[in-house]
Amino acid sequence: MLAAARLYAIVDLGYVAPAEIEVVAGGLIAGGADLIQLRAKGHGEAEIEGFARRLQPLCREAGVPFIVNDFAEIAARVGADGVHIGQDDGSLASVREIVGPDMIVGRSTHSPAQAQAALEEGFDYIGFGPLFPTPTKAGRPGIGMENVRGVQAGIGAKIPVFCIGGIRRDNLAEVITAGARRVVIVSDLLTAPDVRAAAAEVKSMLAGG
Ligand code: TZP
Ligand code: MG
Repeated sequence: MLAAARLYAIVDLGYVAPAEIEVVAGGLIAGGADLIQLRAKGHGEAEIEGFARRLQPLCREAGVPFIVNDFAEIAARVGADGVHIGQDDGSLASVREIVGPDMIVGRSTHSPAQAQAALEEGFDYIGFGPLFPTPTKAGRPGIGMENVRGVQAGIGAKIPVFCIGGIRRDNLAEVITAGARRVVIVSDLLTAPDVRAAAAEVKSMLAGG
């Protein structure tokens, strides 16, 4: 399922009220999101575990892998399909000690060298970006699109590479032209008046249709 995934959507509590997480996840899935991540920066661990316990069965029922951002222990406890970690969140081995051999483990990367290192370490997929500055991850410079094609061709031949950061429906065509095959989109989907329709539009663009 990971190998075929094109649109990685995130239920980000920076955009979604706690009471709305199921309806938003449902809309993303109905629109064709291939992976769902829970991201809840600034919320406490008990609260995040509660959010995860609400989303996990919904994603399982839909057959969409459910990934927890940052917290391997929570991913393991709630029976998530995966966990996503950043550059400063330790080694793959340290995460595998918590989640075991079978869970999907993804890594954020911000350069071709980090992407190559994540591949060599054995991560199941990478995020590559932020391509553009984004309010969802304020304070980080965009890395631009010049390395997208090379990383997609090299690393992307071995593990899925999801371009991320400031990607919107109105610049997605450029990102695809720059070589991207798979994307993570957060704010453009979550702030759309119709989340399902927005996700479906992205899926259609990624499919070349
Ligand atoms: N990591 C790199 S950029 C980013 C994350 C989590 C946020 C992407 O969000 P958006 O709103 O699609 O720019
Ligand atoms: Mg992180």
